[in-house]
Amino acid sequence: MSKILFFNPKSAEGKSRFPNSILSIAATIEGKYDWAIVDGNREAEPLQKLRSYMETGEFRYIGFTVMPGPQTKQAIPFARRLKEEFPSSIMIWGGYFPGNHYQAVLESGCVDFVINGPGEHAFPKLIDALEYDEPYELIQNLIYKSCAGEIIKTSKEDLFEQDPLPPLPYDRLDTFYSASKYLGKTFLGNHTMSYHSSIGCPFKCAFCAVVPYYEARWKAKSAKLVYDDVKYIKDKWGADAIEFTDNNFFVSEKRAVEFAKLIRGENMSWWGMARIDTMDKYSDESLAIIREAGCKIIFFGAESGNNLVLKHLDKGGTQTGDQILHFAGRLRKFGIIPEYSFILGTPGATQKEVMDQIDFEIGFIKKVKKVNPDTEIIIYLYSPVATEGSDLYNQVRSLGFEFPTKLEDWISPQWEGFDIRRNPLTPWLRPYMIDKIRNFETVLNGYYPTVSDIKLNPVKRQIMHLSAGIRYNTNIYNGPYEVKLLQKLWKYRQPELSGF
Ligand code: B12
Ligand code: SF4
Repeated sequence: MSKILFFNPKSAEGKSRFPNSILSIAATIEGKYDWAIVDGNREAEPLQKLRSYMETGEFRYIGFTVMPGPQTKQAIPFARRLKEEFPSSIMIWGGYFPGNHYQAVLESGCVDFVINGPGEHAFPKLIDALEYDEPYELIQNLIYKSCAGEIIKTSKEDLFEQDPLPPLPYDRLDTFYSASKYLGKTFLGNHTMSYHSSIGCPFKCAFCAVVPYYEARWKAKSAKLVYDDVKYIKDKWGADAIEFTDNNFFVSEKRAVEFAKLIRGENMSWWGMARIDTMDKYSDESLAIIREAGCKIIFFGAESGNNLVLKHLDKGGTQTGDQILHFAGRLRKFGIIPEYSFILGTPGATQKEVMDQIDFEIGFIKKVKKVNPDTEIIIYLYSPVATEGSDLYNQVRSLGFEFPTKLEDWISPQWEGFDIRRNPLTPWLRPYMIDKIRNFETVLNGYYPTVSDIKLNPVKRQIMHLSAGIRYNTNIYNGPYEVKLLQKLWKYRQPELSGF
């Protein structure tokens, strides 16, 4: 029986996390097909390693997971090389990048199949079909090119229950790469594990890549199963903190509180992502239990303080500017740090409108800081991450925006900047506007250095705070070279660049 080779392209500098996307797929073929994994975060020469597996002649299938941005840098050239050197191999890609940009991926000629959405059912079925030479056309969540060169997208499968899925093969991973080295040092703890406890999100924000992928659906593992998994990793490899990578960990108050009660005695710190309007409905009692159980900081997409912009972004739910401010104050009482992300540079009819909105958001962010100075602020530039063919994509196209059509173009410096939301390439956003946002961000990060930078000691923090004080308090943000110099000198960490 042919073997399967998985590749997790390098996704972060320094710190590597459990390759959860690959593990959840490998779990579904464990015991049936033999597999190996190459992790770009753990290899000096990952292409060489992939090649060495392929040269054994035992591997017919190659599975890559690809997020936009840094992972494309290895994924695209490596897929090209492997396909050239091993033309009879079958290359299968999954993850947000191929799901949302399948045309460029399949037209490249080096990828045979895209798994469009959760792969736990589609992948083992596809391998069985290919292995036994059976039809695969009816397998859901697939995108491929027909013999006639037409791109075929099969129907999307309903989200499946998460508890019955097979457990992630952590012990097997440990035979390739020591599992304890996936537990990195963060502001949460010395051995932080990452865990994905639910998939999708019930909301439909217009700018979010999760929406076309999961179509506003959400399914979660039960609190008990999450706790058991965490406990296993804690007991076996010494995890002392958890980063929940779910899009929306706190959808269900009942589940969050149940989990908090279970983890309470384990002395672990944790972090997760949530919506402000959802969590503002939590009772005081629930918030207190969650904090007591070790939840130190929660990431929220605040997006904008302007209700009209929230509406344009289709933020959904009941979130308003007033609620964003009020909730920052509410969390302060419980000692939970809110991490608010904002989207600046949204479209406007005139340059003045775009600029006025930027100034409004800057003023709003300062109000949030007044209500709760501990609030962490992440500033993103509005990047239309719309799927090819969606309404938003058509709308931004009409304003002059185009995605690359060739796979290799995605790794050009300009699209790399787009992917990490630093350079949105949107025609309405002028360089002077980007400068204003960046300069404000520099001053803000100087005045309020992030808690997630564990290298920054209290003295350095104080020096940075003082260096940015006059600018912050007088609203003069141009050319903050002195603050930049300190940030460069002390290698200041920006969560907006590293994902989180
Ligand atoms: C963890 C994470 C990271 C980690 C690295 C993850 C890794 N792969 O090593 C870090 C923190 C490094 C990171 C960085 C970034 N990330 Co990130 N990340 C995530 C996050 C939170 C979880 C991913 C995950 O582990 N999911 C768990 C697994 C089980 O789910 P999954 O990946 O979807 O996999 C399923 C399917 O997609 C499919 N599948 C996936 N891969 C494969 C492979 C095969 C072979 C098959 C068959 C199937 C398959 O099957 C899986 C099981 O169902 C997601 C959001 C989310 N909640 O999913 C964002 C997300 C993927 N990241 C995103 C982005 C944009 C980034 C950045 C590029 C930018 C930024 N500023 O955040 C940065 C890069 C910064 C930098 N300079 O390095 C976006 C992508 C948006 C888009 N346009 O598509 C997401 C969706 C967040 C968001 N809501 O905007 N990220
Ligand atoms: S609530 Fe968050 S994860 Fe859900 S659709 Fe909106 S931005 Fe995406």
